[in-house]
Amino acid sequence: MAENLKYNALDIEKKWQEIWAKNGEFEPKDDYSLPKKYILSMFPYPSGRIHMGHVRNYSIGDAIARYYRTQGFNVLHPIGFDSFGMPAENAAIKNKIHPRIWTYENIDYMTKELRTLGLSFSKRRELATSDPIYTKWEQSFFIKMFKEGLVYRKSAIVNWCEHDQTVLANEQVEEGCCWRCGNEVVQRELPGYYFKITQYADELLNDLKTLEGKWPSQVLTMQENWIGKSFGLEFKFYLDDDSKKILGDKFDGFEVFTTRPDTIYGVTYTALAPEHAIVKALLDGNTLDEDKKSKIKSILNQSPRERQASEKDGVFLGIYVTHPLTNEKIPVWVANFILADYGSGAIMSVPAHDQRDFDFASAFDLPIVSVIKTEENNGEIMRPKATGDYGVSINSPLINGLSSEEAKMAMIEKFEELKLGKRVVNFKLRDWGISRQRYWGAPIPIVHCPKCGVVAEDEKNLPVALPDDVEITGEGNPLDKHPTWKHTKCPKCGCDAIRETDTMDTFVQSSWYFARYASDERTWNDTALDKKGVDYWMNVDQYIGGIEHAILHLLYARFFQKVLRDLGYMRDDEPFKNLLTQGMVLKDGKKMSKSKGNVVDPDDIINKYGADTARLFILFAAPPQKELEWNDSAVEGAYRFLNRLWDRAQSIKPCDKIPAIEHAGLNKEEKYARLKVYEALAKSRDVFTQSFTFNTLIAACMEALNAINAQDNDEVSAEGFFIILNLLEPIVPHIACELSDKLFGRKNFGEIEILDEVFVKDTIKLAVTINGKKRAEFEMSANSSESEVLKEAKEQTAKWLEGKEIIKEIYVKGKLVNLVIKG
Ligand code: ANZ
Ligand code: ZN
Repeated sequence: MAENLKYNALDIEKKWQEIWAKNGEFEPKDDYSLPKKYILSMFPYPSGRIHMGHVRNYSIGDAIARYYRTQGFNVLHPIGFDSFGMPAENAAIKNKIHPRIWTYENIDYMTKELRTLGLSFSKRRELATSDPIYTKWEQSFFIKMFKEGLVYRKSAIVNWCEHDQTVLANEQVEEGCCWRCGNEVVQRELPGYYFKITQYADELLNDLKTLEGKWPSQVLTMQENWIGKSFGLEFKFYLDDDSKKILGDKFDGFEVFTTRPDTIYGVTYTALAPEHAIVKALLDGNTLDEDKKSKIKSILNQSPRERQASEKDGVFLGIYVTHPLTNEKIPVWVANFILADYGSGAIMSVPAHDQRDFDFASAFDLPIVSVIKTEENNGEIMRPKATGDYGVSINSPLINGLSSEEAKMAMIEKFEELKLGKRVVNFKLRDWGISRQRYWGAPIPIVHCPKCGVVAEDEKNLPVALPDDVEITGEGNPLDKHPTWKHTKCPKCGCDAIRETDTMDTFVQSSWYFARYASDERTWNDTALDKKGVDYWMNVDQYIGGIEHAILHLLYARFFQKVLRDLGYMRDDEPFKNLLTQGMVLKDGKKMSKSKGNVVDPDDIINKYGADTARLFILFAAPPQKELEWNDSAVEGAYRFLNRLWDRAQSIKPCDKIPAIEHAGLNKEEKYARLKVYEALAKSRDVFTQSFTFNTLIAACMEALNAINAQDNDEVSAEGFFIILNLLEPIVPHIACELSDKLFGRKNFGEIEILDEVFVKDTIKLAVTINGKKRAEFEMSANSSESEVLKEAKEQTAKWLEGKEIIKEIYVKGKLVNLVIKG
């Protein structure tokens, strides 16, 4: 190679990006008999620019994809844009630019930025979810789901973001605030469309087990809790005669749900959600005084979050029910901690054993009766903490002495036998509300016909495309205000009808994009999903993305996978076989973000040092699952390492195969260099396929380079370089391709054998014990004779031997010297 050539990252990177693109090196192969790997990093929203979080996400995915290619796999590694959604409309309002133009300009710009990172994405499978063809197939899924009863329309209390002027799904409300803008969410009654995700609740829960060890356990737990399955008894409390008179014949009682039927003898009051129909009836009647009515109304005006944050509060409703087992008269209250949409919106209260019931009873001086004996409470009432523990039933005639589990089952059986109630399973999961009152989304393909009602659009009319000529003001839905767009014909009867003007939640698009990528792009116009391609490529072998999607996207995508499976499009039960959640990129201890003003622009780093330095730094600074603290001097360090690699390569002798080396004939430094090189190689499989601790592999390569530099055997150096360049290629592909092309004609390490001889140590470690006590440890050449070993052992333990007589010397070969002394 030419002497003294300086490392010029930008030229090399441009050159290799062109070569890769020209050769189509990253396109998936048509040969479906090859072993495959589908490596996917979550696709970006086209916000305008790439940020360091993207660089991290894509560097990780790219390293894995490139590794599998070197190992002979057919690799699918696609990219696209999640390009519908609010920010485009907000930009339209602010900058008077059409959402479509804003979106596609951003896509162009970000695609160029991504290209400068040297990511090995398939070009042919690029997509944007706002493309009309994507909308077409999504609407087709919607229609099929509608016909299967997996989509339905209802009017319900929904989460409404005043700032974004739209409805949000439960999953999109984070601690009472909008996931996108952070403003407090309010409740509103609105009609909308719902995906019946609850129909899959059990399967979504059970299949989490198949992901154990493959997804972060934290994500699995979050999903499990979100789905929130619980099993218990539902039964009816009947109103007593006086209360029935108050309520008229509309009500004779109400259902409650309990997971602890074993505590039923401890019930001292019952409580209803303020939204409960009985409460409504009493608010309309005249038995409650104005004070009570206004208190109930003020609770009704609070959001669930406000209620949760307040003290336990409520009022006695002046009515009673009869305890089903004791016939006691039990008062009925309304309470601010009862959720209207869980169970039946009413509970039996057991203050001795439920903390919320206890706090409420304490606030209003209601009786407390203990019905469980545990080691902790010895059967007494505990204050101020209720005991929800399992123990043994007391004060409970039918179940005294039974364990809580036995008592629970016994009570359920008893209630079923008496036809007073039944066993039920309840889920916290709610159906997914997908209606958004915004323009920049996929129109819901429904027509409202005065004769036929809610009718699905005919598939042959798809896509129901967005009109371009809209006025976007931020107030009201632009589709609703458009003068002509919504007027159409009913697909069933042909009469004048009105289009639905809501669009779909953007999370619908991200729920199936991975399957679309798996479809051969040559079929994209003709089918939603190409069965052959999808059956071959799905599911995703390795998915990489942020933990913020632990529930949202990752739950919706799992649901959609199952729906598409049931509609006959796909085979797998789960979309993502393995999941890696990457940590955040921080600067000065805080998340890098525009609002905090601590952003480092990836473009600046790439222009100054090159993409390889950016990638190397990102993968070296921390294991991918951990937070990564930005560090300018570590970026410099990464750059210096690449320079060292480059400079040393200039004196490597080119060759076309790994030189055969006689290991035994090498000197100590040469052997050590080979050891370090092969140690790095031996590590690589686990790093690229399991642990993803790229930092440890990079460190091993750095050590190996140092060891190569500490000897001067040309063959050892060439072999070392061949291996190191292959190991580094997935991480710093440009410099690795450039050097390995010059030196070896770009061969890859799929072909490299891990040689055992290199790991044979030529020293042994020996322990010395004196009268059975370990006193020293030392290393010696493996060829040393017994007398040499004993001599060294005595020197190492001289201070214990001084003035003592050795009566026995035992050498356990290769392991131990035992000296026995007198006195
Ligand atoms: C009596 C009882 C005694 C209860 C006890 C718990 C412990 P999970 O596990 O989350 O399903 N509950 C039922 N419906 C409710 C609603 N709409 N709003 C608020 N709380 C409600 O919780 C089920 C338990 O939460 C039920 O079991 C009920 O209180 C309460 F020692 O009944 B339990
Ligand atoms: Zn009609």
